[in-house]
Amino acid sequence: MDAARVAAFRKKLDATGVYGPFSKTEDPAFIECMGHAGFDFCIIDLEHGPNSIRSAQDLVRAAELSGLLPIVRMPEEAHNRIGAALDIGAAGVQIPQVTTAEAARDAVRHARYAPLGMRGVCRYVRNARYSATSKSDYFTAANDALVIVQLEGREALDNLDDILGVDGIDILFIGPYDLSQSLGVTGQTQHPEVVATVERITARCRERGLAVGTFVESPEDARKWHARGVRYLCYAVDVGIFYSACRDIATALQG
Ligand code: 3PY
Ligand code: MG
Repeated sequence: MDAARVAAFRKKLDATGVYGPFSKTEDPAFIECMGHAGFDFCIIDLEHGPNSIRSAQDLVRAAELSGLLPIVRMPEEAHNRIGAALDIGAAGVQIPQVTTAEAARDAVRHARYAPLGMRGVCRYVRNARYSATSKSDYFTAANDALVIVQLEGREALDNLDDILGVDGIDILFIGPYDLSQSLGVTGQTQHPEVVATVERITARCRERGLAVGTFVESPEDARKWHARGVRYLCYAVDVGIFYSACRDIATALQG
């Protein structure tokens, strides 16, 4: 994890907003393409798709080489693996399906060393350059990793204010797909009730001064949420972007 890059990311997050796709392949070439294209970050997904901590490590390397901030999304209920994702060099972790303040506190606890948390301690890992980084530098810098919690269901909505009161959360991400399912309109991310709920959570986060993120699938959607104050804009998924490009070309050639 590059401290200067994390600092620049935090600054841009507050100032103008940051953009980056999810990655659901194990191939670092997709990550490199995102970086060369000019995105700010990528989310290496361990919740959905084939990736593991092992494959994610090479994807983190590709992100660093191509100028992207690597965030790792954890599998559901795998708080004890948060430290492993940070060990391989993730600059941030994104925790799905956080429903209570207790779960949010637990995520922070697993992501930070004392006194901020109780992350398992080891410096013989990539993020500490396998012990080449001095102990004091490593344990200080490591505590600056981003903690991003996902709210995406009714229970989380009921507990919203308690969750927003948890110290150590850097970004609150709203997952419109899981939220749509929880509201009884599975997959309808543009359904008025889903949109109104995302707006409500966004407004509440902004009142509390917390950065907010969501998932978008078109530039229009990105602009719409940006105008409402969303600053961490997760733009689609590598395989979906590649599929759309393939479909447009195939249609143009055959149409
Ligand atoms: C969701 O929409 O549920 C996500 O987790 C991100 O797409
Ligand atoms: Mg989700």
